[in-house]
Amino acid sequence: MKKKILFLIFAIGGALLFTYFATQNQRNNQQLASLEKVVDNKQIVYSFYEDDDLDGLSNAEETIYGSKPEVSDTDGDTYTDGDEVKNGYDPIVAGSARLSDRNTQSATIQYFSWLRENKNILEPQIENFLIEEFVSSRPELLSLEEIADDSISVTTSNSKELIRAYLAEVNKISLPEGLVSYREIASDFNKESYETLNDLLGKIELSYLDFSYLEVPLAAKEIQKGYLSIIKTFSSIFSDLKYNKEDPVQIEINLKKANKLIERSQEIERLKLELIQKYEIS
Ligand SMILES: [Ca+2]
Ligand SMILES: [Ca+2]
Repeated sequence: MKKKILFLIFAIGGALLFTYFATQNQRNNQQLASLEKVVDNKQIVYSFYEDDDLDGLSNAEETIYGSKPEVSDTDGDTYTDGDEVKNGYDPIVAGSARLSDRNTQSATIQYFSWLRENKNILEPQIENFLIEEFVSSRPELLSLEEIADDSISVTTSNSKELIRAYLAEVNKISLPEGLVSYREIASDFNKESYETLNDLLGKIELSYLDFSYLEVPLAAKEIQKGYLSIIKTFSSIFSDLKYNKEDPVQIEINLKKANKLIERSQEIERLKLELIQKYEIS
């Protein structure tokens, strides 16, 4: 094995990841005025400043909660959508069901509830500095995907040959290159975006499989876990793009998560170099 191969920067390293998320600082502190969504093949703009049915929820908020912007009492239980949300009730389930009872709450709904409960902001706006504060109160929102120890089979051998072979194989696996940036797809998500996204997710899945088939020496266990975690997180960040209209806060959170992903990939590069030095692989 030639030395050159082992020292090549791995294609899932920070540099490539950065190209996907590079534009993230350009739109900091931008306030979102509206959400756009395709309904029956028509592009509809839902404003955070307009409330067509005068129920106290802006048209954009109705999109986020799933209530109807043109019906003031979506679930017909005599309480308006706005009153329900302001008191923590679910506007699309009649009776006393609470928003917190929903099995899955979008990040945006959690953020709006947080604004209401902790900031006393009843007319929620999506602002970066507020999202920043929200996320720092819930660091788990930025967690990368975990890879369970027992999901990785390792050989007990730490022979130099095996480690060298493992690292050489790792260097051959890459994430797809040259696709549009995350922010670009997020800001203009349309029918073609679905294709681009599915194509990307399919390729990421292949990279994951490539990793799963490797013979992993015990000494490289953390490296293997790290790479799998990166690929899985990368995939979940892009999967969330499908819901970007209903869950715009998740997109902002994902961009923050991408920074952690880049840091993690740099850590793995360090672990790899340590392994190369420790076992004197050349
Ligand atoms: Ca409304
Ligand atoms: Ca109601």
